[in-house]
Amino acid sequence: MSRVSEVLISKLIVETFSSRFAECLHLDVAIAGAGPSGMQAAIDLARQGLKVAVFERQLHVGGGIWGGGMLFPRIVVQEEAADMLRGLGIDLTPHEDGLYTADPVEAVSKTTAAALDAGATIWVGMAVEDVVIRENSRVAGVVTNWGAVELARLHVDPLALMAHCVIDATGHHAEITRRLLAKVAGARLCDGRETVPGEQPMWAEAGEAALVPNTREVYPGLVVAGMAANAVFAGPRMGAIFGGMFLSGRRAAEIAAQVVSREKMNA
Ligand code: 48F
Repeated sequence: MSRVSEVLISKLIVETFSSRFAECLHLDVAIAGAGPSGMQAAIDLARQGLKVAVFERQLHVGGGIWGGGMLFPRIVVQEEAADMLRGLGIDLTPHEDGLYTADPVEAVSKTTAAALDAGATIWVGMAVEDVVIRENSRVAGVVTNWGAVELARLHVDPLALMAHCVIDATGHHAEITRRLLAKVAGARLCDGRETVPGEQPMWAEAGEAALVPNTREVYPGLVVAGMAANAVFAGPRMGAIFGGMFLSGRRAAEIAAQVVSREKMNA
């Protein structure tokens, strides 16, 4: 029989939070955003034994999956990503033209469970408000604050965590890449541009096809994934089809693993 004491409850929460957070002060990869692309990247990187943490502003993971299409709770996945989702135990219903449908609740839960089982740490209610920069030429970590502090517009200084690589998986606004360009004087993306054009109007097939090629290291130490990749490289939006997000997350993990090896060699 447990003895329930208020003091012990508080102590356990504060102490275990602090030690888990301290373990994240030096990461291999910090991922901003717990949508499908960020979570798939977390699964693949953690399965390789890399130290990975996901930072999600909202109190829940899953990003844009939950709402399906216009709140109809189904998502569509194409053949190219079907094996990845089946590998996570997500049930797919086949339809014509190589398309499948799936339940968003199952997709979010099983993706999240896989990331946790692989060893990734997931922080909810914690936003990435900025990056740590070195020599004005390399991203070296993330600057975090509580999502609630952001929402309340409180003037509270953040905390920083170091990472060999940061993945911007913040979705349609590509927040981390925009912040970097706004703050680092003279910063240019890998293709020489100084601005993020944002996503283009809907064209589902072209948008899905663009996601993996657009998943790139856009600045030393910063990789873009998912809808953030299409926002950075002016790819179209695509609505409630999600295969490309998982494929982009996988590609981001491949690139991030190379960045981590490079940075460890340079250290
Ligand atoms: O938007 P989101 O699901 O990104 P994604 O992985 O997938 C896009 C699809 O959901 C959908 C689509 C499918 O066709 O177009 O939109 O590219 O998830 C992004 C997550 O990042 C969080 C945000 O709350 C969401 O859960 N986020 C955004 N900015 C920050 C952040 C930030 N600065 N710090 C932490 N989390």
